[in-house]
Amino acid sequence: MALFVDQAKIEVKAGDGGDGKVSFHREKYVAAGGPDGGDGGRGGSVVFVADPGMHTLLDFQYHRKFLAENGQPGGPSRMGGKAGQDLTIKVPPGTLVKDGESGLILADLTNEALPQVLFRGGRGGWGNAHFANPVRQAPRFANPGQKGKRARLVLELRSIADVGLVGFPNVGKSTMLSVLTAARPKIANYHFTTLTPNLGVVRAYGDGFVLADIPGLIEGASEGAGLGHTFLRHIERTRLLVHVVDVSGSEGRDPVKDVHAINLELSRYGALSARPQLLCANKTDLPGADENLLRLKEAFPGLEIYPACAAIHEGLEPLVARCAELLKSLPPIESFVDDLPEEIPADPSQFRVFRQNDWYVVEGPLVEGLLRRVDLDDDESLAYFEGVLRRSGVIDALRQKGAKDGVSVRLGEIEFDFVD
Ligand SMILES: Nc1nc2c(ncn2[C@@H]2O[C@H](COP(=O)(O)OP(=O)(O)OP(=O)(O)O)[C@@H](O)[C@H]2O)c(=O)[nH]1
Ligand SMILES: [Mg+2]
Repeated sequence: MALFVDQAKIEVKAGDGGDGKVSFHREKYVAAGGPDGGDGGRGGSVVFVADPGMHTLLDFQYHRKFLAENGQPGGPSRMGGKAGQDLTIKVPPGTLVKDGESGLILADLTNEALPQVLFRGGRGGWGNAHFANPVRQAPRFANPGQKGKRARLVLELRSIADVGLVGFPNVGKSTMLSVLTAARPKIANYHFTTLTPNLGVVRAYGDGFVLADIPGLIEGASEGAGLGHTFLRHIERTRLLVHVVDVSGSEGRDPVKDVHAINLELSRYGALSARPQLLCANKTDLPGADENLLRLKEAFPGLEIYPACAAIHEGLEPLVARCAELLKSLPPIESFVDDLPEEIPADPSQFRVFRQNDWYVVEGPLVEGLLRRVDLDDDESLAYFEGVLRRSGVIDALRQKGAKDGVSVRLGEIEFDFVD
């Protein structure tokens, strides 16, 4: 039995940038040569791509960690480090990539989606050759490579189809898919035969349309009963629903109640209640069907009802024709995110500034990065450090918090007097 997998948790990390090199040109008989440390290579990025050959997230149950390659450090003689290879993660079309912590949607890999670079590799650090200028002729520092971002992600697969078949178990949804498309789902006379959604293409009309058969719903599905949530998620992106009901009530059920019950679940789930719906009254060959059909028509005057006997492919033509007609005017399948940011910022809160007694304290990833990359015993290095503080907005933030000339600032283990 195939596992129903439509969610996976993974961890990715973009490659670190290679460190810049500190090196000085050396040649026989040439004394102090100029700085010639090369830059580190860029780290590999994490890229997601939709692969039409994939249908589940099963692979991610076993493979959860994905690391892009690191960039190589710079070498002497201005030799640049090699860039790290990008890491491409293939997912089935219809996969949403969400941030594991915030739940924010980072990417939506629809069928047509282009590869999406989610986390760029860290930049390579500058070698000391880069820092030389007429005043500073022999910089003895270089940048370390920028660290590649590490993130926990949630992958969520939502099937993409034009039409979704919904209804109680055993009403004949899979049978319909099998007679209308080339798909060969399992069909059997018991509940929950279908455990994972099946997709098929109905080719009869124009370009055809994609039909999705999902496992049967039960009362409470919208609250998660019988994995209902999971299945409803799959039809969230359909443009039209075909609601299948056993019109004969062959299992001792009442089709009128059944239609009410399924529609209640759809409306409880939210987005699906407004989805256009056609009702397919299936199993017209069984006793009681004619009478119940009349009751259905009376109970749901606003619904278009199509009697059918899917098992022998009877009555489906008008239903399919109507689907094709409606689809022409229905809006395309919605995309969850239209405008994705070009690049997700490495970290929105790089630092924060606060007062602690007589001190102003600066904290955050920016500070940690800075402390790693400067040599505090080196004046030039310190000047560089000050430049970074200014450019990254730390100085402004200190000023905003009321820091005046001469107040004490603490930044990791560094303490200094604020000079405005
Ligand atoms: N008499 C009759 N039986 C039908 C008809 N259509 C389907 N069936 C039978 O109903 C049973 C259930 O059919 P499925 O297509 O597996 O039903 P389903 O809705 O996909 O069921 P789940 O996957 O459990 O939700 C099978 O034994 C089918 O042969 C029909 O028009 N008439
Ligand atoms: Mg089925």
